[in-house]
Amino acid sequence: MIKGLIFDLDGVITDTAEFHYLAWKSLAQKIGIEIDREFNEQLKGISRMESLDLILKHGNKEQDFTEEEKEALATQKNDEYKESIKEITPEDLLPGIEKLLKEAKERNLGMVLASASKNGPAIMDNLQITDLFDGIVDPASLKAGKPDPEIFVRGAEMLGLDPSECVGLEDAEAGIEAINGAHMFSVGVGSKEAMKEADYAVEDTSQLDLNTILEKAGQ
Ligand code: B16
Ligand code: MG
Repeated sequence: MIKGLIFDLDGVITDTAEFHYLAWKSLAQKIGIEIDREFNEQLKGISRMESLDLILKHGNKEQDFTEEEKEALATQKNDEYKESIKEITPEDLLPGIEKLLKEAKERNLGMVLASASKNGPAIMDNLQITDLFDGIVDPASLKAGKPDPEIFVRGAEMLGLDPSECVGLEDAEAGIEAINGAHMFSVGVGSKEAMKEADYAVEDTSQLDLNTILEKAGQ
């Protein structure tokens, strides 16, 4: 029986990808690298430092910076990103998400955030949904990021549940791989092609319906 939902943030609850993109683009420009929206697709769901490494590789500059300099670049990007997420309000919840979260709460399902973002708690506060959740997995405490299953396994542990009693919701291929690896029922948001490994997928969040999800997950 499903007793918990484990949520990704960016692309499922709200769309912060554009803010990440603009902050990375401005940082990349400062060091002479051009990135576009197509390239940005690769950065979804992966950590800040992994994103920086991909950008440096894209500009053939992976050997040009020391670890310390890379840390400073990532901090510069994050400072700009933090300025833009200050503008987030409950209006920025993706379509259908407020209804889904409230229905899940009414049914006493446990809810945990499993996001790669260290800014997750601030974004949840701005969206005014922190109180609906039982916990947030701290991405800084993980040995490995998505596609490793660890973040979803830890989410289930926070709820005191077995992964088989939880549903994971994701928009990134690496995230679906992580949920499947945790032996949890995976719900994907995105194109059929990108979400082909998900146990159940919808094209966008407005199609997420709690009854259907629970039915598909075998309740
Ligand atoms: P931060 P998710 C991910 O969020 C983003 O999709 C990804 O683009 C970002 O690099 C990562 O969070 C880390 O974010 O720099 O704020 O720690 O999809 O896992 O909710
Ligand atoms: Mg995501």
